[in-house]
Amino acid sequence: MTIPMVIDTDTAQDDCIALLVGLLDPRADLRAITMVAGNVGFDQQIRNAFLTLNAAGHLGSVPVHLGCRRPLVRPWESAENVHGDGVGGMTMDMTGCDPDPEHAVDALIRLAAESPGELTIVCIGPLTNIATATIKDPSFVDNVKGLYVMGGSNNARGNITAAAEFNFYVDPEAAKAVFAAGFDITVIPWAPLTLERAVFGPSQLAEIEALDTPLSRFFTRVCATTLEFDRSVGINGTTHPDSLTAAVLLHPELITRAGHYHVDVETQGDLTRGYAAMSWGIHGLEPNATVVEDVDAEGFHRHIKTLLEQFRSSSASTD
Ligand SMILES: [Ca+2]
Repeated sequence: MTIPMVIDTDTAQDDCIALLVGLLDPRADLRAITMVAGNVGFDQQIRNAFLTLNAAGHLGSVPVHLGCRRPLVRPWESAENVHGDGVGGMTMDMTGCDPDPEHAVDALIRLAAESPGELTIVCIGPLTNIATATIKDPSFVDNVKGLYVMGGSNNARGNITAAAEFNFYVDPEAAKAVFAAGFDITVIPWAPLTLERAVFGPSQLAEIEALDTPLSRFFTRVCATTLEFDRSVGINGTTHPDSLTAAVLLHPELITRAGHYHVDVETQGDLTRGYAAMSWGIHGLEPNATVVEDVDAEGFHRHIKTLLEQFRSSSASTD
């Protein structure tokens, strides 16, 4: 049985790897890619998505819908200092790489309504499109099976500020609205989970490089700029919160511990904009999300490696 899903993405670095998970994992039924303002310039994100579709051999098979080009109420802020252009300077001829004319918010609403209770949205950028869909269509929340949200930190450090993780920081009003909307939400936080369990260190990166397939070369190139940044801030490897989010949807056995939390997002604080307050059940607040606390890190790395191994034989025969 495959899992009907959409990936809502600000495509750069690990978003690309998450798209590979959605495109290549046999359990995935990826029905659309929807784009939201986040990591890098919006038009660059579109190019990055098409570059990834091309690398996966899926150009034309999954529609790319363009969504909100800025957060709900604030100016857009980028993470270009972390990701560069998000694909290590890769380019390709974009002739024929046309986004679907339907707006991402409309596509999300339509796809959810076409199969009520079946569609899961993997949210790996700011939550602007999702919040907007809830405003535009009151039945959207009920039509969606669930959201897998990469964002926030579980009582731990942020990345763009001491307090906040990037996706929630960029559009905190959207994040707050989404957690209040009544979705079935699973959260994959930045810290401690990503920092402890979804960093590929030197030996794991060497294993991927040694595969020497077109997709392993794509992975290495796409992750190079972020690796350099990560090392400069004391993280010894590449970070993979977005691909982990897609992977745990398709392979729930990778989740080894999770808890029920009440999650809310700070929109007022000067120092804490975008902070995710994850209350673990002793503060009298009703749980509104499942927060992943630990995963099978080796199993996750193996999963990504298996995907990147694909096309080995076809590349050998065409090289
Ligand atoms: Ca992302």
